[in-house]
Amino acid sequence: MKLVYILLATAAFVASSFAQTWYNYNGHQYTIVSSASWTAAELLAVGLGGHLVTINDQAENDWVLNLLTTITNEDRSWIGLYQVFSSPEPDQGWVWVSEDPSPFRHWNYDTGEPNNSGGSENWGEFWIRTYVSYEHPGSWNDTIESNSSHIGLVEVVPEPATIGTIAFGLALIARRRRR
Ligand SMILES: [Ca+2]
Ligand SMILES: [Ca+2]
Ligand SMILES: [Ca+2]
Repeated sequence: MKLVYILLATAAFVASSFAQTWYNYNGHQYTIVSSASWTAAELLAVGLGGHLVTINDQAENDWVLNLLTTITNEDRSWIGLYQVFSSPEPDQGWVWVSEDPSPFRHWNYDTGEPNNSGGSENWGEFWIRTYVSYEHPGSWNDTIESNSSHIGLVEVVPEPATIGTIAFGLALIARRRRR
C-alpha cells in the first residue's frame, strides 16, 4: 500500500475513533454504533479497531446491561454472537465473531432462545428493555440479520503489541529523563 493510503486510512480511523464516546471495562474499550443489520454493525466495529462485543461472563453481561440502559433508549443491541452457516438448529454452531472461544451464553430461556423462529435467526442480539415478564433485560435472543432500529455494542481489546509499544516508549522517556 502506498504511504498516502496508509496515512489516509490512519486519519480516517483516528477521526472515526474520536467521534465516538468510549467506555472502559477491565481495560477494554466499548462504544455503540447504529445499524439495522448485524453484518453492517460488525463492519463498523472492525472499522473502529474491534468487533461486536464478546460477552465473556455474567459480570460483563451485568456491566453491558447497565451501560446500555444508561446511554441509549434502544430496546435491543447487536452482540458479536452468530451461528455458523448450516449448523444444526437451533442451538449449535454459535460462535463469537472476535474468535474468542468463550463458552458463556445468556439466552432468554423463558422463550426458548435460541429458537430459530421463522427459520432464519442466525444473529445474536441483547435485550436492553423488554415489555413482557417472560422476556428478561440482559438476556440474549437469536434473530434475523436485519431489524429496524438497532444499535451494536463494539468492544476493542488492546493489542499486546500496542501495550508493548507503549511500554517501550515509556521506558525510553524514563531513560532520557534519568540522563
Ligand atoms: Ca468481552
Ligand atoms: Ca438459526
Ligand atoms: Ca429467537
